Amino acid sequence: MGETRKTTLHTLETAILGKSALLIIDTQNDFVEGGSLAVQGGKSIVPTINKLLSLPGFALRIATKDFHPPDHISFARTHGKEEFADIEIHPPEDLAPDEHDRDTLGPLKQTLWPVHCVQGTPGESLAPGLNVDALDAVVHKGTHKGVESYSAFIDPWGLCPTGLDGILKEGRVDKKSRASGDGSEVEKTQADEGEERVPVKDVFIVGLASDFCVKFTAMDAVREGYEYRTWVITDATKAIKPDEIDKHWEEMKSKGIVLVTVDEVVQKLG
Ligand code: VGL
Ligand code: ZN
Repeated sequence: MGETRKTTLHTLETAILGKSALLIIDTQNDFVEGGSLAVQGGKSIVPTINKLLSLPGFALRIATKDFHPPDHISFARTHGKEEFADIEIHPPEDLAPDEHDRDTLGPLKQTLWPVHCVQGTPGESLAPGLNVDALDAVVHKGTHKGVESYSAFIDPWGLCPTGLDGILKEGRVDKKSRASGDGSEVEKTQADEGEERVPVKDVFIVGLASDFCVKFTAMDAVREGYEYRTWVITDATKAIKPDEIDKHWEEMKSKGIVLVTVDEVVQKLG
């Protein structure tokens, strides 16, 4: 509120002039009906996302996966505590060996979740029916056992960038640079070798969940250093707590994120 912003509000007219990416956040088995952290209505957005995936207006189509080790810090089981309780977590010593650095980075509040999206389990697979053939890359997040990352760009301590920003800045997926060296990796690439290298300016975000990973990804996308023109396609997302989603939409809008509908995007980028 009242904060001055460098960016002017973007419109779909500016998006068609730039290079746009579609980011499909965490649309995985564990986040849809039948999964361990199921978001109500999760399955219903899959056909909608497929429709968006088929639009010619996107230069890059990237899915993200929440991709946790079995003893991840965000799991209630890891701490022997109640699910949905809040605890404080500290940066892990292997990534922040200096005690002073760990103090500076400080503790974070962490909600404890049911075990979900464990690497190599059916729960971390992309949801059935999602058109994976249309994807240029799959980016992994939350891969280090001591670090939570709701954002598909980086964790709040800045210890584990996922490689997503590099792909967007590069404007294409480079088959030779698959890993970013910190446990995060790009799973699969299908970019056309002959494609022109123009950085992505606009990111359109869909998927699960709108109050967590979609929101944190969008909030990072507009931040200094990233500064993408950022869109959330609201009817291609679902919330863990739908009755509280309006306050999250307002917070996103206050940072310059523009909320649009599938129909608006189909009309302009179709
Ligand atoms: C998510 C809670 C825990 C999400 C991931 O994808 O929104 N939420 N891990
Ligand atoms: Zn998670």
